[in-house]
Amino acid sequence: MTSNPKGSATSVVECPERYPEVDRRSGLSIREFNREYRSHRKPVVITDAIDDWKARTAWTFDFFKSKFGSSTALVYRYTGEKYKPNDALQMAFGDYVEGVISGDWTTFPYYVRDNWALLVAHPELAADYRLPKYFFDWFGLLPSFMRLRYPRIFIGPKGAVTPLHLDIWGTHAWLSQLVGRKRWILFPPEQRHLLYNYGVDPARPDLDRYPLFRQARPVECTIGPGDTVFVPGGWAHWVVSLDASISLSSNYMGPGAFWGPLTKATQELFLKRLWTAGTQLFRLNPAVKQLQD
Ligand SMILES: O=C(O)CCC(=O)C(=O)O
Ligand SMILES: [Fe+2]
Repeated sequence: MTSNPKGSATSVVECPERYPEVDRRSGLSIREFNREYRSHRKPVVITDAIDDWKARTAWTFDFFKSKFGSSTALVYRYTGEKYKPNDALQMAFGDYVEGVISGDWTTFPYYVRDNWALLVAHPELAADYRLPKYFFDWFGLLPSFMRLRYPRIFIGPKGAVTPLHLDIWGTHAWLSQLVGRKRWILFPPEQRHLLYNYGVDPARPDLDRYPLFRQARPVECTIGPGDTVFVPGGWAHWVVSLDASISLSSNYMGPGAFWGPLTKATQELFLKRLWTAGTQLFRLNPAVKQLQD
């Protein structure tokens, strides 16, 4: 059994182990956040960061169903392993939301995750949220071709799992919970060597195969509607939805997560794209074509 200040008791069986709780804070100034959390790379749950968001009350399952029911969404099917592009399929949004609220992870193992497409297709949604004051994103200072698209929506059924992973490029992340609760288990960067390249399942660790995991000392939090979790760069995490859930999340670059993300953004987005564009141009050049023929 688990209980949470913002939710009712429930009997979710995933991961029976209990770990020390992440701080829950309200009324936190930016200065306090930077001093007590960001500069120590320490996670925190901020309980009042999105009190002014319209999405707090407006974004319900009915809202998404009635507004986007007839469009399709990219949905990830859970196969027991990390999500891969090949696990994704298109589903009518109305059918998806219906599956989420009437089923659970065992009957409906599908997750709308990391979805920026909906926000791009419907820019009016941007009026319903704004960047919480703690998380100014230095990516915003880079040219747009060196940025990934954020924020991203997560909608999933009760029991939906995100396996243990590290976020992209060592970025920091925040995730605000709008509907339902999510339980997070987080591992500090120093415990990386105990996680076997993040192959362990913290809910059911195979200790014969992953004996060092016994020494892992994670922390945990359960977030409910209105809560925002800050995940510092380099912290591995595993997440389960305790209820059917809606969240909005973003990765970002800033102090404590700067050189890593900047180097990766340059390599992945700039140099790779330049290389691809260059080779395409080369292939299209008739003189080169003649040489190849
Ligand atoms: O909310 C979730 O299921 C996982 C979110 C997350 O860790 C991520 O997007 O990187
Ligand atoms: Fe993550």
